[in-house]
Amino acid sequence: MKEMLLVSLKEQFGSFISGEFLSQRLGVTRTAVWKQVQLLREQGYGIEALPRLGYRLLALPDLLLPAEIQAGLKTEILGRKVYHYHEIDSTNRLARELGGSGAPEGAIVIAESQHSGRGRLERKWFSPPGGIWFSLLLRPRLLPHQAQLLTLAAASAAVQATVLTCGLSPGIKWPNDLLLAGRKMAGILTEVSAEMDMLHYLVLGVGVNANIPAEALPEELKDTATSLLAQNGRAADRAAWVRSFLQCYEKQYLAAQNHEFAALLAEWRRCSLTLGRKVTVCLPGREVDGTAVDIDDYGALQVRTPAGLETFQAGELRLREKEDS
Ligand code: BT5
Repeated sequence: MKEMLLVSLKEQFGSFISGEFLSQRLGVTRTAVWKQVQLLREQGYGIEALPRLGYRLLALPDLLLPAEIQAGLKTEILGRKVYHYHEIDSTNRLARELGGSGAPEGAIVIAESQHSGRGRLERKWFSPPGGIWFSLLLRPRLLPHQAQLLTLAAASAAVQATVLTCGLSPGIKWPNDLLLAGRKMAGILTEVSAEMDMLHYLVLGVGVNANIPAEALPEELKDTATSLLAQNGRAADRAAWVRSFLQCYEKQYLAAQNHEFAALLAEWRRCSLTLGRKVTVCLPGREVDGTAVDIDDYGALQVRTPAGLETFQAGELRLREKEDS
């Protein structure tokens, strides 16, 4: 009923709708309408109420509320259940807990800020208000070694969402960093619960520096990170970005469930900044220089080195300057 009320108010954004009309349309009393309006106001919706005129919506909260993400969301599975938090330790931590306790596939945990956001290998992820920090719970019918493909697909869905909602075209640094102007604007952390030959669930954590001003980046990230706001000079519509990501990703996810990986790999290659570049692969205790030539059918990176072609399942990549040959 709250959702329906919001839809009605949004349809007439800025204009009054009478309490009588709303109560008839929603099939509830005028007092019930009033109570729901109060709840929406508590969530941050700017709703004016005047005795003879009724209600009018004047401002939407700049929050990633379930109703904002789900308004017009064209997906079957992803984002049908949204858990929203103003602040959380890490959305991945909670999504894993939900994964273990039977929450439905496609559920997302989203937060305005994280105080213990995590990157890969327990690295810290800076997650202040203004960004997009969420984790998607999936229960893929795939083998554990195919999980990397779902991460690659997420990176290209994130590129598409950025193109469609911000008009910016990031490139992907293998495996899943999104770069704009050579700086990182988004990262992805995939965590799985699996046995040798079975995936129980997979949590895909996506972090996007959306509306974070350049000057708000901490000193240690000033030279390596950027945000959509810093690149575009205007704020991104964060809910639209999330919707667009879920829509793009669902298509790729459903294809992967049917073991169709060719389109997903092609899309990743199309968005890649890595292939054809001179790279250094940093592994524990060793660094390998070479040219990134392709990814294999499982998303591993193939690098031509002086010793021959080497394939890397994981690792940290440094893109070398083009003139550094
Ligand atoms: C990643 O790790 O890039 C994965 C980041 C995933 C974050 C999401 S947010 C929602 C969900 N919940 C979580 O707790 N995590 C996920 P990695 O490739 O290891 O990169 C980490 C490194 O990037 C750090 O060591 C920093 O150098 C740098 N970094 C940290 N915060 C950053 C930021 N906001 N923007 C750009 N770079 C950042």
